[in-house]
Amino acid sequence: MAAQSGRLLIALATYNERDNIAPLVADILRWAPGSDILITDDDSPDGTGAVADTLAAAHDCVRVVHRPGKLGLGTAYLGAIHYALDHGYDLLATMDADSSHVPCHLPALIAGMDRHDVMIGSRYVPGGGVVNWPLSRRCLSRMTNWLVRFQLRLPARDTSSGYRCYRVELLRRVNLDAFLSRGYSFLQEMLQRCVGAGARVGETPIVFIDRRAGHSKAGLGEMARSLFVLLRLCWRALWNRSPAMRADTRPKRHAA
Ligand SMILES: Nc1nc2c(ncn2[C@@H]2O[C@H](COP(=O)(O)OP(=O)(O)OP(=O)(O)O)[C@@H](O)[C@H]2O)c(=O)[nH]1
Ligand SMILES: [Mg+2]
Repeated sequence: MAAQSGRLLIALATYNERDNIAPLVADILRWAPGSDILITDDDSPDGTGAVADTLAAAHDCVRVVHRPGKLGLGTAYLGAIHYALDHGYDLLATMDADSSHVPCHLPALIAGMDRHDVMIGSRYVPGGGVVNWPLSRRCLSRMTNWLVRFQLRLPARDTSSGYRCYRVELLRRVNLDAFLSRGYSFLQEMLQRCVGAGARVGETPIVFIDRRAGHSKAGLGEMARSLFVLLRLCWRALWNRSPAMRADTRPKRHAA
């Protein structure tokens, strides 16, 4: 896969994913042979960082970045983007490291990069879905997606999915210093900035499986912070003040 599509880096952000990270890396190596894996761990109290170091010692293609404390999913992915730019990768994929994002979807995600600059593993296109989520979580995700999709004019049904692939060349045109988001809203803001930079966005169905081990980091505080940033982005978009929004961002759907 890597030989066909260029050099692929798969970025994983971890906070307390000790029991999830090793099976995930093994699965990624099966479904995306030839790719490199970058794990960004924020000094997880459960020792995920040490497990990641063991994986890096066992596999040349695995690298670990240790950060001194919990600095947010968004900043972890920003760090991975800089890493991909600095190390000459062609494609950058991101995945949750909690077993929700199953690596069997990687080949379709990467194949879609033939025609797109950003591919999203989407729960909300035909064939996609969510397993084991309570109704409240489903409703919250659907509502946030609906609001953000229309307010930010994003050409995708699943704007909050972190299962993605980006063309690294496109990322050079995104202003990485201007992000408001530190946490989960990074995903929508990133998509908005990619669209502003002219990205062709595609989606491929994924089935999202709720985590089997560990705990969610998307607590009330984190959700509130992300919602606040999303409202700021929507406000900016409404008044068309953000440079990213001055580009033509009319929703255009590209089939995967
Ligand atoms: N390095 C780092 N990783 C994080 C941070 N917050 C979340 N993550 C990781 O980001 C991924 C997504 O986080 P989750 O807690 O699964 O959030 P979620 O998927 O929105 O919520 P649940 O699926 O309900 O748990 C997981 O791999 C987390 O370990 C953080 O502050 N730093
Ligand atoms: Mg999760």
